[in-house]
Amino acid sequence: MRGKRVSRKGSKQNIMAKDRFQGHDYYLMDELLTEEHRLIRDSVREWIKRDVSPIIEDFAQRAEFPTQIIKGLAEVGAFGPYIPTEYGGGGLDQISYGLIMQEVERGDSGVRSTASVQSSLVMYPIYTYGTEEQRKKYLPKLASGEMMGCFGLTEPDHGSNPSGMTTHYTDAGDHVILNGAKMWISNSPFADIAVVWAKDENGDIRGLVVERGMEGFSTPETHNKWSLRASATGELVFDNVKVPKENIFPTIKGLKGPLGCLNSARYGIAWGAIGAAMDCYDTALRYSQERMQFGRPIGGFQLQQKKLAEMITEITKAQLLTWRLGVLKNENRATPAQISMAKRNNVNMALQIAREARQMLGGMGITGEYPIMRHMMNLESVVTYEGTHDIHLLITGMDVTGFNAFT
Ligand code: TGC
Ligand code: FAD
Repeated sequence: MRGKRVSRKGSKQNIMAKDRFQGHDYYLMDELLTEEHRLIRDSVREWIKRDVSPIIEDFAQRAEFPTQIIKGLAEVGAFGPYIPTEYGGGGLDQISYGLIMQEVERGDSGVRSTASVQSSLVMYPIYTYGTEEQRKKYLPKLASGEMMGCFGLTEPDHGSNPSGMTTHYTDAGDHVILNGAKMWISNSPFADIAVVWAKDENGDIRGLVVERGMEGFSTPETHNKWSLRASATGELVFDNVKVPKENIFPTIKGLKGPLGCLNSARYGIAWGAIGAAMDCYDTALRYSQERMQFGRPIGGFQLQQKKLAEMITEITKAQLLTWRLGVLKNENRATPAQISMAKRNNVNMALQIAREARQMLGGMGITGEYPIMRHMMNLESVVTYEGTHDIHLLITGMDVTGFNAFT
């Protein structure tokens, strides 16, 4: 177990039991995976048990990101799993990427956030939209964790509607002058670089890489979060920052630039949410078999069985949906609306399971001795970022009706 408490005698003791997580595979989904997929999944699971579970509750309680796990995240291949190996990535397929996100989020959504941002919101745009020089300069260091990145799209007045952004730059010869501010940026307080979306002088949305140390660039941390406490969140403030023109992505223009990155990150979150849901279900199932009330395990009561039966049903449906999405993504056939459906369904599924699982543990469910309350609070961010629950519903609504409810 992962935290420490002060005992009655006043001494600190380790209160969290060993991470006893077992995966759940009710429909024999493993048969749909290759041997390589299973090996990747199992090795990330082992690493989470060994290096993340023992410390994560403590870091979440202290509202701190455990920077010491960055090296391990890189070593298990969580940074750029699908980026080609010539740039330091893993050269893996999309299902491998999904399984890595599932296992990392089984540990903690905040840790998965760090990996999602690095892979899909920083490495993906540099690889997809960047010049060869930009790829060579940044990707190998991002893959090894030597360099960390963040992604600036959201602004104080433009969250769900990023096209209204006011961050902008003006031409100044061999460089541009960047002004504006981004908020709610994962990893910003410690990131070495930021992929920033800003308007050029024509009002077109463009992407550029801003480096820590550039004059006028600061990254104040956001405090007092009750959610995603083991992830560092902050702002990006640009006060006349001189950015060399060679840091601008050369051709991508418009909202499809950042939204293209979000497709990849939202896909990873759809898998990640299954991990959080499995951890809550697994914890509640074991508790229901061990906790005695009225002379028998609470798992023998029909009301508790209903909760568990519904949880495993929803997890299984999400696994099937997401595996199929992975196949489509491998074939380059997954549409943004299909990705929205999976992100929305799976995160909501995980949040509902976390709430039910927490109740099943009674008073113990609110403590840090079990991971459920942390998952539940984390998922309140996951259901909001990368497009809120309602925004994804409207994307599905637009896709099936042909009517745009946003404008
Ligand atoms: P709209 O007019 O519909 O589209 C503008 C242009 O973009 C294209 N497009 C897409 N392209 C690629 N992928 C997608 N998913 C796309 N969706 C739209 C579209 O075809 C069009 O292209 P073109 O060539 O015609 O210009 O745009 P809109 O302004 O009406 O907005 C649509 C809306 C609301 C769906 C979109 O803006 C949206 O998704 N809003 C939610 C914002 C969001 O998700 N923000 C996430 C910020 S990053 C974050 O949260 C990171 S958390 C990280 C972590 O810790 O894990
Ligand atoms: P708003 O857009 O103000 O929405 C408020 C409410 O109104 C929501 O319920 C929304 O669904 C609803 N709403 C909005 N428009 C409509 C509509 N048309 N119809 C119906 N309902 C609507 N952003 C980044 O760029 N990079 C990051 O790394 C990043 N990390 C984040 C980390 C955390 C912990 C959090 C909480 C957020 C992060 N975000 C990041 C920002 C995140 O993407 C936004 O919070 C999210 O997109 C919603 O924007 P908003 O908070 O401004 O809410």
